[in-house]
Amino acid sequence: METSKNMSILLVEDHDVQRRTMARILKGLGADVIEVDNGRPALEVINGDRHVDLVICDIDMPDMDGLAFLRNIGQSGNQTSVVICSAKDRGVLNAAYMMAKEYGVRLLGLIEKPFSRESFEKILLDQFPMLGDSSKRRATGGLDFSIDQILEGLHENQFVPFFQPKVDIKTEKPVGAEVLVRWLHPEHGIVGPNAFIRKLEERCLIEGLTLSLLTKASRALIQWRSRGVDSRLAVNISASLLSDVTFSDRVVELVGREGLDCRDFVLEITETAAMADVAPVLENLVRLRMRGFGLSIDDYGTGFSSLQQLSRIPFTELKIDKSFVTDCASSASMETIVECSIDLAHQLGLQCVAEGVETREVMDKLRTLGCDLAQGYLFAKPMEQNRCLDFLRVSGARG
Ligand code: G
Ligand code: G
Ligand code: MN
Repeated sequence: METSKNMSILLVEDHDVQRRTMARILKGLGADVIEVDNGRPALEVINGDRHVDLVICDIDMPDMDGLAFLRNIGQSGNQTSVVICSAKDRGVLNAAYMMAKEYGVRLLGLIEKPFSRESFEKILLDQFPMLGDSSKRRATGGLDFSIDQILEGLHENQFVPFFQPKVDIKTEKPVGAEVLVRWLHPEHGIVGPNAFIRKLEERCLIEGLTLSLLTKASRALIQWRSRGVDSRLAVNISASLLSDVTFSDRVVELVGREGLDCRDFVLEITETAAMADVAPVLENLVRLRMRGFGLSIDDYGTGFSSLQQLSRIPFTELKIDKSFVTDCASSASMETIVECSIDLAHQLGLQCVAEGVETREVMDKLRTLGCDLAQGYLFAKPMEQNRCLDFLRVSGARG
């Protein structure tokens, strides 16, 4: 955020009194405010010459409502940050938030009415600069790599595993770590998976990266063990890799070659598209399971991670997507979804992992609900090999 000039905020609110009150608060915080009373003039401002740093937008407005306005900015690829502010009930607000996210709107958060000076301060003084360099944005950072650049990076061995601990919810001790790939780019620094995974998957080129990470992660585990720290590693496997029936053999062979046991690993299966041909996928997964790999259904509850998958694949772990976990201590519907997912996992004999645990409140809620493992910024962000070793050592990984 620039400090030399005022932040410019577009306020989209049809209720005159509320809009004036908000404008006064925002100006008091040092922002320039442009006021409009529905989506149509707001779009004109957004598409005009004036620079806008942030949009604060009501949902229910006459003429063009907030939903249509958000759709318009999302579809046009406009990346101005948006905060939704509304008096609607939490369910409607959450649904509007999800909808806007799906349209590609860059969302900073929700403000529920009645609002206070504090609710805005939180966004402006804390959330805005923080999200300005959040790991997700740093991940892609607006970078758009060509497939050739990505392959060149692979060739130059620039991809490394980062590790994020998973902790036992009862003891709060780490029991494993998820391997999350990072590109150590010579010019752009640390680049996250959003900038390259999808592109590799689409061209069926993800196997090289996955096997190279698995090798590097195996060597990290061996190094940790030589320092007296044990862990189990979770590796992400794109479902697209499983269409080739020989994939499982290569994975088993690799792990053996590195001198490790398949039981040292959990494979987190992530699906980005419906599987066309299920038989080879099942063959691979049953073989991997027979060899001793744990199998986790990743991002459960989103996309194609469905009940159908649970019914036919021999999973050992269910990972509840962070979009449900984040709000499970403050939203009744999210809590219900998390609770039912935990019960479902347990009744199917699976371990349950909650990802995206950022607060004590969420952790306490998960403990009450009987969840087994937690992963999230509350404990640690994804970190490089040696820092993760320090973390595991200090917090007493179970050996
Ligand atoms: O921290 P984060 O930005 O690391 O990861 C973003 C997404 O990228 C996660 O949902 C994760 O599943 C995916 N991801 C991270 N590493 C890998 C990988 O090695 N292979 C695949 N297929 N996906 C990965
Ligand atoms: O593969 P999967 O979707 O499970 O990968 C986990 C993703 O979630 C990674 O992008 C990781 O960086 C991210 N992540 C891990 N912990 C947290 C957290 O506490 N909050 C948020 N917002 N993201 C997290
Ligand atoms: Mn994962």
